[in-house]
Amino acid sequence: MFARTTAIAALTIVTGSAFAQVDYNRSLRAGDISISPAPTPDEVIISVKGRIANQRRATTNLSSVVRVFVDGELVGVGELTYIRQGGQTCNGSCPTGDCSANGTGSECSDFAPLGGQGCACDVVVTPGGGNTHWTARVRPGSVIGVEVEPLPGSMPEMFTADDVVFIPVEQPCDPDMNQDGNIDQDDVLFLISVIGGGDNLTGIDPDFNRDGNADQDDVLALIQVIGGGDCP
Ligand SMILES: [Ca+2]
Ligand SMILES: [Ca+2]
Ligand SMILES: [Ca+2]
Repeated sequence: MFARTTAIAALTIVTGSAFAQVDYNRSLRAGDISISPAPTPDEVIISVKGRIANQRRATTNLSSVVRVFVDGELVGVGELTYIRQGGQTCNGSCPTGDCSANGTGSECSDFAPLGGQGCACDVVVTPGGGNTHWTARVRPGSVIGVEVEPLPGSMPEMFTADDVVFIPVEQPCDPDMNQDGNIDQDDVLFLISVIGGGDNLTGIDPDFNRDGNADQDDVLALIQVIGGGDCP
């Protein structure tokens, strides 16, 4: 009798749990953050899109504040407005269903890994009003961070692990292969020598175009950069 009572008590604790099931989600993806060179030196233009997936049929306010950081320093704040009815199915099986009717870039969000069930088509949201993109100064190796947070008065976020992304700014290439301070044909000869098996006295990475191979394509890419072209 005692054992049975204990079992019922334990069951009550489990079923009476206060944890709400996740049925909507704000998220960010690195692929939705675009970083392009600004006309001013050492600066980039950062554009941000967020994603909302919502299973609630009632009108739900999932508006968000978006913050952009460079190396931990706040460089911009924007607002993603989303007040809509949810309940979008994925028109097929989860999570591979067709979400194209929901707008460009919409995908089927599986709620199981978030602590929910089923899935919903996400909606890609761009900042409205005020700022739609930000210009920021970066250094080689800088890290751009973006986070979303519920706008005051909107629904709280239940699954927050996907609410922040970090994107490293790519290191520009260094065409000074022989590290003598000049960028000229000697660097081409040096790279040809290293690729041919010669001593790599400066320890450069001979895969100049970063395609995984060290070959004549790297020499061609280097010649282009020395001639004033962009880094590969
Ligand atoms: Ca989230
Ligand atoms: Ca050189
Ligand atoms: Ca290469």
